Amino acid sequence: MLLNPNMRELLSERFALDDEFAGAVIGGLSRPQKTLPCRFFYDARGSELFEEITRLPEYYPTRTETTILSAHAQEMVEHLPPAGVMLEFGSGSSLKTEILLDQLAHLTAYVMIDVSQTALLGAQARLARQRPALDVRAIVGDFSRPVQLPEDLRARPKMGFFPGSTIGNLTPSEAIRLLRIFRAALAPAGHLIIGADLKKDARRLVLAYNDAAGVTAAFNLNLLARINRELGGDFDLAAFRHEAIYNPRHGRIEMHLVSLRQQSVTIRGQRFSFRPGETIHTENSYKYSIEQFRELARSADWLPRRVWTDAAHMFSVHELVAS
Ligand code: SAH
Ligand code: AVI
Repeated sequence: MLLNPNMRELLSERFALDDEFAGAVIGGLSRPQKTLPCRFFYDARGSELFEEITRLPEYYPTRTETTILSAHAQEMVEHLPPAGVMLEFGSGSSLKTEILLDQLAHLTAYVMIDVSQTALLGAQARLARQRPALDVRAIVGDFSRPVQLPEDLRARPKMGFFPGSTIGNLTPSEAIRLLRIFRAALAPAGHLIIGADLKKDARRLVLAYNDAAGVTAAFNLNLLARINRELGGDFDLAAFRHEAIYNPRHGRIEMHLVSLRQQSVTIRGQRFSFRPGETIHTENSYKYSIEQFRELARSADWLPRRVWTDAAHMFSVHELVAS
């Protein structure tokens, strides 16, 4: 859906999203290992909490990737002509985008896709104020569905931007599928700049997802609050605690919500029981070595070209071109 003031369109999209949310929650909580898809973290409150996470001392990915982008922005965008389009997936606040846009003074169009309507509205308002000559289009939607670009932009040269290591929130097979979808969206001459968090000491990783101020815990628990708000659920938030662990076999951080007691929860007339200690798996955050990530890209028929990293090798930014 293109964001516009047509309320009827907004409302029908809202109902479609509600049904999808309800289906995903009821399906996920019915499994032996209860699970909830992490894309539902990002309602208005969740998007706000994510922005708070990006400023935490323990959460190194945002400031590290920002440093890498600032050092190499010119090289990252040098192939994109002024008539080109920058297309960003999971754009959130679009703050990192500005680093690239600063090198693209004559660029005419920027398209951002995100499930969070509030994040898109905030970014759109700021960019409109700061860059009035830039045509900014916001698409509220799931980037893992085939992306339909606005008709007038389809034939233009395109560059994709997917920062934040959001790719790490998908399993490797889902990530390959997503990279193929991006390839189709950016065709014929695909070019993608994508951020991926690097493998590192597990203690450092666990701290980044267990911050002392409890913001990541609030972000995780907000998913239950969202189910209560939007689906009339009756989760007792005080009866669950946040947990983030490193799973070395899969090379991923896993976030869970742990039930503190025997309890049951009712959502849309369906009852779900929890044993003490039973968890809802809410997020994976895969960490890749540079070579592992390049191999993943090759599996999706992308050709990995340049890669940029920081001095401490905490985070990587890859340039992929359609092979
Ligand atoms: N790119 C920003 C934000 C990363 S947070 C940064 O690097 O800081 C992840 C963003 O992706 C959020 O804004 C979230 O709303 C969005 N998102 C997560 N899953 C999505 C999906 N399936 N489709 C579209 N957007 C998604
Ligand atoms: C958006 N995504 C890459 C973040 C991550 O690090 O996996 C989401 C997040 N979850 C907890 N903290 C941040």
